Amino acid sequence: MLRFFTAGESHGPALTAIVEGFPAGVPVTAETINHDLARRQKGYGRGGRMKIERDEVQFRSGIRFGESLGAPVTLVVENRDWKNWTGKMSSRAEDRDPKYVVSRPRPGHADLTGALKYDRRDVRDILERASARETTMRVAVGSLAKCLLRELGIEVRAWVSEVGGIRAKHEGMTPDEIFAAAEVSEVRVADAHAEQAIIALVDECKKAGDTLGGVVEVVATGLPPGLGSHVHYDRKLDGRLAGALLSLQAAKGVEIGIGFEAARRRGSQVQDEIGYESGAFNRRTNNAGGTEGGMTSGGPLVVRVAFKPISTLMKPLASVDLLTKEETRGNIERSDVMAIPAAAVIAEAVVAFELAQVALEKFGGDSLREIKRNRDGYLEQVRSA
Ligand code: EPS
Repeated sequence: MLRFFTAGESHGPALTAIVEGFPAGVPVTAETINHDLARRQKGYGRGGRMKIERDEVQFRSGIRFGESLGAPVTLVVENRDWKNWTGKMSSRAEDRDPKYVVSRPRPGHADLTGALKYDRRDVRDILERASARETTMRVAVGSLAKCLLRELGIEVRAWVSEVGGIRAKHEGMTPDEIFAAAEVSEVRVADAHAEQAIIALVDECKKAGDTLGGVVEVVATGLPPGLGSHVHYDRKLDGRLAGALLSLQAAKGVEIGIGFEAARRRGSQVQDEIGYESGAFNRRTNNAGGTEGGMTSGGPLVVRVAFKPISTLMKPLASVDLLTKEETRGNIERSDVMAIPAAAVIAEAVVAFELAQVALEKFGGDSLREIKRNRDGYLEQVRSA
């Protein structure tokens, strides 16, 4: 079973992930993972923190001579900003200083509920872990998963489709074209007109002390039919993707294929008709977004994720002081106006991990060679169906 967990505070010394169940013999380099970490750091609308960090992965276990060993893989990314936070983030009781206590919870953040649930009097005890800095490790882990998927001919790519109500027009473009254009866009959209409008909106919101959300789109290609399950509710791919994606900070909605639009149409306008060409079944459309019955259908997987605006506002909303119970305004922390370009890279990583999981469940094996043999046998069986 492929699984991982992450540890680390936003302004602590480092972030760590341990990935277990990753097979042996998969080519893995730090450069590959660092490339994705750098993609996550980019994007118009980020705050001062991204000028401090230059995220780079260190392998502490499980990788040798550029290949995975099948042993747990430990990934570490140091927080460069830590050196500026040693006092505020010290592990020693004697360093506690009342003037550093954060007691004004931000509306929409984990601050208040986390403080009540964990019985903390300092909101920093909550916000350090709730911070989207944690997504650094989701990207590192997803990038590792992509190393395996790449060997199986599966590509996962993402871009921004909407920010603050401004939609990118990608109609008529192939996933390759959208991806190539989005990768060189400051806001990760493949539509120059929308890009300019989004940048102007970010500038306007920054001036107003406000923040923005948006929608990202993830597309995976090269998938065989039958990853996931129609039998077990907890192994249905749609459910797992939605669960994993909604676990991201600020994520509020997930759509697969035409998603909510399907609910507004008649069945004849929704279901993808089946065809048969060159010895293989296909679908004439892809309204389902590449899943049927909780399994990959063999077509491209199309998933969209909606993120609400960042909850740290430079013009804060009404709040109540945790300690005095007096009316106040939410705490002002250094933050971003929007992080949707980064959210695309993060959602891509999350989808990659879930796909690696279902691929391993289907094809099993301790080594890449064994997995490929199992995959080839299965594809042969599907072809001769
Ligand atoms: C974040 C607040 C900002 C962001 C941070 C997420 O950090 P800081 O409080 O240090 O200015 O830059 O994002 C990252 C550090 C990152 O790597 O994405 C928050 O409160 O969630």
